Parts: sequence; C-alpha cells; structure tokens
Amino acid sequence: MSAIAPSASALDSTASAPVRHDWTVEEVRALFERPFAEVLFRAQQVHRAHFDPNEVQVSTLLSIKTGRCPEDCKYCPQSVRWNTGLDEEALLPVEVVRDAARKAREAGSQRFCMGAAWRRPKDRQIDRVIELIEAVREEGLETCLTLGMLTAEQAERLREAGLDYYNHNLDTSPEYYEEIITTRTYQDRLETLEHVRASGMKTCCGGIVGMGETRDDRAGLLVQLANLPEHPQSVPINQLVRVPGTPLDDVEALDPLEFVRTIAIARILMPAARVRLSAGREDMSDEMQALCFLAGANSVFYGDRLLTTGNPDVDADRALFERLGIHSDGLSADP
Ligand code: SAM
Ligand code: DTB
Ligand code: SF4
Repeated sequence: MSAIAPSASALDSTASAPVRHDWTVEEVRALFERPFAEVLFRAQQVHRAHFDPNEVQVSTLLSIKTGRCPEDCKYCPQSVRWNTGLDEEALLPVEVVRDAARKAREAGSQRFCMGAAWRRPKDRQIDRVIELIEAVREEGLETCLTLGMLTAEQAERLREAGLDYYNHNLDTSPEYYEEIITTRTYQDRLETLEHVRASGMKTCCGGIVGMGETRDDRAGLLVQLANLPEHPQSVPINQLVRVPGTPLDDVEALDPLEFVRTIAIARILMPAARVRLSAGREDMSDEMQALCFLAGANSVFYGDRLLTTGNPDVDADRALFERLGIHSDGLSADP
C-alpha cells in the first residue's frame, strides 16, 4: 500500500487542463506511487488530446566529433577520463555528413541530429558546424545539434543558420546531479537552455534514468523539465546504456515498468511535447517498447547507431511499427 495520498489534481483533471509550469516534487512523487494502470490511462488521455496516438516521429543521430571530451559525465563513453576503447574522430568533413543525412532521409528519417563531444564549442567550430547545418537542410531534413554549452551569441548564430532544434539535457535531478557530473553545474545547463529559447530555436531537453538514482530523483528531473519557462518541444528519456569502462558500467538495471512509468509521467506533465523513447532500446523487448508508446512516447532515434553505441536497425523498427500499426510521416510502406 502506498503511504502517499492519491494526487487528485494530477490524475483527475480533464485532458484539456491548462499546461502547467508549477509542479511540485511531492505531487509528482504521488503520481509515481499511483497504480500503474491509473498512470497509463491518464497518460493516454493526455496523449490522445494532443497527438495522433499511432504516429511516431523519427530522427537519426550522427556523432560529428567523437571522444576526448574534457567533461566527467559518469555515464558517457566519450569522456577522456574513462577508458572505453572508443575510436576518436575529429570533426567530420561536410561531404561525409551530407552523405549520412541523405542515407537517413532515404531510410525515412525526418530529422538529423548531430552530436559533438565538446564541453562548449569555440566560435570557429560554430563556423564549421554552420556548414553542416546547411548541407543537412539541402538534403531536406530537419536539423538538430548537441554541442555542449552555448553562449547567447552562438545560439543566435545557429538559429540564423536555420537550425531547428538544440539538444541539451538536464540529465537527472538537481540533487543527484553532483554524483554524476562535477565539471559543469545544473545552473550552466539552465543558462544554455535559456540562450536556446531566447534565440527562438526549439529545445530538445530530457535526461537519463537507470543511473542508480531514486524515484524521487526521477520525479525531480521531470519537475525541472516541466517547470522550465516553456516545455521543451522534444523530451528525450534515455535509459542508461551501460558502457564498459565508464563508472556506471555495473549499476543495477532499472525495473522496465519503472521506465514505462517515467515515460507516462513525462507525458502527463508535458502534454504537447514529443516524448522521445531515446537511448537504451537495444536492451528493451518489443513488448516494453509497445508499453512506452502506450504511455505516450511518440518519437524515437531511428538508425542502427546512436552516437557511439548501438540502436535497433531500421528493419527491426519497421517491423515493430508494422506490428503495432504505428506510422511515421517519413516512413512509406515500402523501404
Ligand atoms: N557533449 C554534449 C553535451 O553533453 O551536452 C553533447 C553530446 S552528449 C553525448 C548528449 C547526451 O547524450 C547527454 O546529455 C546524455 O544525456 C546522453 N548520453 C550520453 N551517454 C549516454 C549513455 N551511456 N546512456 C544514455 N544516454 C547517454
Ligand atoms: C539524447 O538525449 N540522447 C542522444 C541524443 N540526445 C544526443 C544520445 C544518446 C547517446 C547514447 C550513448 C552513445 O551512443 O554514445
Ligand atoms: Fe562530454 Fe557530452 Fe559525454 Fe559529457 S555527455 S562527457 S559533455 S560528450
């Protein structure tokens, strides 16, 4: 039996309830304590009020600069501090990126997300990245970048170059954060997000679960995301990919139903956001992914690589979508 009283306001409000930015950790913790079926039902109501529940958006990732990152993120295979045996790579030439974008579009992807293992880009690196944005746009894809911290001026330059989304995650709750990263603060992250919003670009911001955090930390992360001045248009919920050599390699796996619950509560708190079932899908059964879609996830990474680790191949995803009757605007019936 749960010791925490049911949250009437969170579960009983109508699907057209106003979008809120004033959630408390206590309210969200109470949501986590509710029976699974109640949380899923509510998430589905909210999902159906804002989206076609059978439609999923798909994005393809490419690591444009790999490894030797000075930051100490304990989950990340690209930190220079951990010995993960990664093949390092300098910033990719524009034609390599253009080819990868073209292939992604031909496979049915809608958005091309480029990630760089930087703490923060230098202005001359922004010049190079702008060429990449232009090439990906020419291939007819939406664009997304994740380069680390940005100044207001850099965000403005990226928006002027036509960048659609900037990804910058909060990763976990403010309380657990210092266990995971010491080389940049939560406040640093909030400031970069502010620069992205001020520039007029769309924000992609979420976190990672399964890093040994508590349920309160998962609630705390979701509250931080939902109480941003605007909800991120895209909210990636990553399940930790445990990479040998990183300090989190041997952390205990999260209960899959707790992951699904986290997706459902992200959907309830951020009704109009794309909730992305992100990293970790290779470790999930088809049934678990189906539950995540029922819980309100409506975007995924598509293509057999994330940044440096694996992701289900496109044939497996097409087959799963077919079995579930899910469609995506980018994916036609035939490959
Ligand atoms: N270096 C930039 C930064 O951290 O802002 C951009 C690239 S970084 C790899 C992008 C995001 O990938 C991180 O914020 C983290 O949420 C996610 N990520 C990295 N390693 C992961 C892992 N092993 N499992 C799940 N997500 C991971
Ligand atoms: C996000 O939230 N997840 C993606 C994307 N944004 C950049 C990255 C996942 C990385 C997983 C580990 C790897 O492949 O290196
Ligand atoms: Fe560097 Fe980003 Fe990895 Fe942290 S998550 S080590 S900042 S690449």
